[in-house]
Amino acid sequence: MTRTPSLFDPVEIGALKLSNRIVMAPLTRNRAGPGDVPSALAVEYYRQRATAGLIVSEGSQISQQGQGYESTPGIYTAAQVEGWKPITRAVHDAGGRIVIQLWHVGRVSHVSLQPGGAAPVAPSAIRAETKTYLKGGFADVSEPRALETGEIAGIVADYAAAAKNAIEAGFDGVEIHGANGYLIDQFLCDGTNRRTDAYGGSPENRTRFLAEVLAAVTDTIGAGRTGLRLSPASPANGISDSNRQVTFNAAADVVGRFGLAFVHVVEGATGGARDFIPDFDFAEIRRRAKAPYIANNGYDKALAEAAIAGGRADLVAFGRPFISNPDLVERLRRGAPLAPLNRDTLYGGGAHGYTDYPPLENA
Ligand code: 8OZ
Repeated sequence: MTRTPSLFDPVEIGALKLSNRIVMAPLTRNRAGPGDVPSALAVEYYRQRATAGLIVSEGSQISQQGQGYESTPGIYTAAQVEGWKPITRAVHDAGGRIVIQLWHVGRVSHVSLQPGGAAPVAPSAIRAETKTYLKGGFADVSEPRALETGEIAGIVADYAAAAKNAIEAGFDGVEIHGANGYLIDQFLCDGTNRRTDAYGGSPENRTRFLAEVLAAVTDTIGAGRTGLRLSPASPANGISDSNRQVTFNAAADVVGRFGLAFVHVVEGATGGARDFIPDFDFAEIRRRAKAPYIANNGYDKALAEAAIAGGRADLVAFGRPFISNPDLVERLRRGAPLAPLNRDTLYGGGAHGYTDYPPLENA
């Protein structure tokens, strides 16, 4: 007889042995140092949260071209790899596991962040209705240019190189950021992909870039250390698609060919309504992806326990609650109250609102 699984039970996903099923979701905090090297403060920030079964790091650009916001960390220079090493060591010493989120923003960027002040790149030259965060505060993103077909292989290679760097930096694996209106999502969705080459048109063609990235990364570090995040029903960063279920079923079919460690799904509008597209069938995505399923978006303890106990999800990721509750796992275990989030300290700044949220026993 098997017991009903709980959030607090260990689990193995791919090559990763996790002490519980609570995942810290990727959270952009814009506190990297010069050269977009993670700061010493980040070591303490991640150490404080290492009781999560798995930490997914903040989105980390795979190249300068892949950066869309001020002071987000990278994983493409030697100095950045060195900067991540004390973080992965601290998390491991505390008994945790950590993967890095590999990020290319595509059109969600600004010329001031791009190599040589160039236009950001995208599947098609369609500007996003969204803002980025720069030194001076929030600003409109820049007009992108459409990638030449011949440039795409270089970006795929950047993902593979970043994955190799991640393992060198001591990460347990990677999460490929395929969500929230960034480059992979821009290829998947027909509102942002008007290409007439092999990367546009049919759902199969629009999944080609994702398939090539998955192939390159899994060939480099193994499918058991590779996960993917998708947001099939989210309008984040102005993304749109004429038939999301068809598009993301096709994407999930691609995922299912690779035997990934996990698929991490933002259910609904990112950080917003879970029922943004009321009839979207996330279970169909899970079936087709054939990978351990991390559910995310607006979960509390009751909803998370129900998802795990009911077999609807294998793990549950919490984002904002992990910012203000470094010991979120212990608080959920005890049913203790959660500390509120200070929204003024989300992006940029120093220790305040970053490493100074106390655990329960000091609160
Ligand atoms: C908030 C601010 C900037 C970036 C995402 C990486 O939505 C992000 C992000 C979130 O996935």
